[in-house]
Amino acid sequence: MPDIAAVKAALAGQRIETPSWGYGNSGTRFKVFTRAGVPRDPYEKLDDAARVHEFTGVAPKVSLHIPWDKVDDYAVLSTYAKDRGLELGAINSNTFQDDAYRLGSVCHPDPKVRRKAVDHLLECVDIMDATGSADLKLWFADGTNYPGQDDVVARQDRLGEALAEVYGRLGDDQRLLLEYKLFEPSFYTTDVPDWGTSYAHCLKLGPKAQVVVDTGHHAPGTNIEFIVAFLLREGKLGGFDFNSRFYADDDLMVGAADPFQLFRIMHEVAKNGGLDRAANVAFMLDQCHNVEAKIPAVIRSVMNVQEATAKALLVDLDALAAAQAAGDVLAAHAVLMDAYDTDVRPLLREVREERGLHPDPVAAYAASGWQERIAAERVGGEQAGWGA
Ligand code: PSV
Ligand code: MN
Ligand code: MN
Repeated sequence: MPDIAAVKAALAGQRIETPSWGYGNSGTRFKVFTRAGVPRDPYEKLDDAARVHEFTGVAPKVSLHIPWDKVDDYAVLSTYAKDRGLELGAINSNTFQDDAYRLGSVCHPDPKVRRKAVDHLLECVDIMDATGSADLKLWFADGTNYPGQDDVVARQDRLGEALAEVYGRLGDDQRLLLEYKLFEPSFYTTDVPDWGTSYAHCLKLGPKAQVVVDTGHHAPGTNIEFIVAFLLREGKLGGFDFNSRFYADDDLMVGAADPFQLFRIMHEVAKNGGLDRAANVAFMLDQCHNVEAKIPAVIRSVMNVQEATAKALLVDLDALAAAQAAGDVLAAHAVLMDAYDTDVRPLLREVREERGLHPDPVAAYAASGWQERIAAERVGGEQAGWGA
């Protein structure tokens, strides 16, 4: 049976990174609903992220998105974060919102557009130097809409060339994390559509390049936990962008659509050493809160990851291995289901209380008065971001 003290220590030591864009207004192409009190600049996003960390105790890192989080002095932003018990996490590039990128960015047929895109990525590494961020997270909207629109192989060559230049600029302690996504905004080909494409590029680049698994970026029915296990085994799992999807890239709260899938993913992570500091797997959220209150939604998401992790840590690995070795299919399956069916909320409440935290982070946030305060104080502007 798992050692409960070790399980608690692992839960207390887990770190979940929240995205700056999750705190701002967002929506779909139909409507962006605005909400009172949302941050007006990156500093206010950090203030909100600090509340999530204050009440959960496991969310000290915040991912930034450039240029959405552009500031004059990133060292000042980094100090602002530190003063609030936070750290700046992954720097996310943006090569999808300029008119120049109509036919792609780093894969664009015109070398001038490719130069512009690569220069932006290099600027992101400069920002990492200033913030102390270790990870450059790349997602490319590049692709084509029609058969014949562009040369698929030439686009891969251009991608490889751009990635190699950016990789060459990384410092010793910096990584390039390459995301893949099945489709959207391109509907015929996408230049990094799946984990295999990302993996092949990362392998060619070297040890500082790893794959990011965004849980919303697969075809329905894809066995994501298999991908996770495979990448971990190869030392190429750089991190997660957690979110839930019912249909496409829905960016809903992680664990909302399919908590069992999240458990299966975390089981592979926990079993294969992915929770160890040395594995350096970044557990990031990549979500937008279109219709729900933002800070409590981020808190809820952090808790959902904690619950899936707790269940994964409760899997009796010795019993599982014995059942597998005996070829006892039903017993092996039962070991997993026993862990999944455990109500881990009391355990997590204990973990929080032992660390001096309120056992219920959502209730603690609601009682803190922060929401009322920002609704009253933050008037006269909104930070741009998704859908804005
Ligand atoms: C677009 O699909 C996306 O959701 C990617 O997952 C990125 O990680 C995120 O936007 C931020 O650029
Ligand atoms: Mn993502
Ligand atoms: Mn996405």
